[in-house]
Amino acid sequence: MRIAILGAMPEEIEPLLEKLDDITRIDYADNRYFKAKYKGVELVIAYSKIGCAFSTLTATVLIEHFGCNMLLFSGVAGAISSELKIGDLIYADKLCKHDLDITVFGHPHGFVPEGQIYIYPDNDLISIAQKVAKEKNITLKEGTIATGDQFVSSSEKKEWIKDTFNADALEMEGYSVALVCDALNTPFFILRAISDSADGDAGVDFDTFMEKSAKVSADFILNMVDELS
Ligand code: OS5
Repeated sequence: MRIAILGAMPEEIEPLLEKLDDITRIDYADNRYFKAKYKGVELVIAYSKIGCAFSTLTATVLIEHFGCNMLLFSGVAGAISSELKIGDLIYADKLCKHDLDITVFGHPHGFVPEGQIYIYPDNDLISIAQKVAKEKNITLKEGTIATGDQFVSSSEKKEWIKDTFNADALEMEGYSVALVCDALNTPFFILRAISDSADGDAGVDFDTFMEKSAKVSADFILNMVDELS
């Protein structure tokens, strides 16, 4: 078993690297990859850089070049659901792409021919996450995560994404990672801790809370690796 752990920003993987010994850095395809062993499990850890293009590249490299056969994403997200507060953990039970728009041709938002509006993560990994949450007494929510190439900081935009996709949280990488993993038959799991509420205060909240929330997510992911080992 070789597990890929992916974040988008350095802050999203640093809490993981801090807990690992004997890390080997490998530079490939204009990015850095960190190999380590944790409780007998081989890990390849990377941050992709922000957005769908970079995360597509990094997820593909992790699977095709480094031979990872499972991918766990760890990071932060903006809340859409009013039930989600800063620091709360949510995993995707499905993901969509809110800025994909060829509606002028009669297609629904988020859809292109031969694609799918929603992509679904691996059920076994979801069960493992639920087990970890139960054992450690951690509140873990599930919901639809909407991805797009923009930092959302307006209540109007957020409401539109909620109404159009019934989404609970939003970010900038999950759907593209899901698409790569789905196409390459690689089980995947997308976890996010809330850093802001994607409204007018999002920029300030993100700067204030992103590091702490990124650690909440990374700690949970390491607990999942414990369980997988
Ligand atoms: O990866 C991006 C998506 N992440 C989730 C997220 C989110 N996505 C959309 N809308 C929201 N309201 C969201 N809340 C959380 C987080 C991340 C957002 S983009 C943040 C960019 C911050 C930044 N820009 N420059 N730096 C940091 C410094 C820097 C400079 C040079 C190199 C690297 C970093």
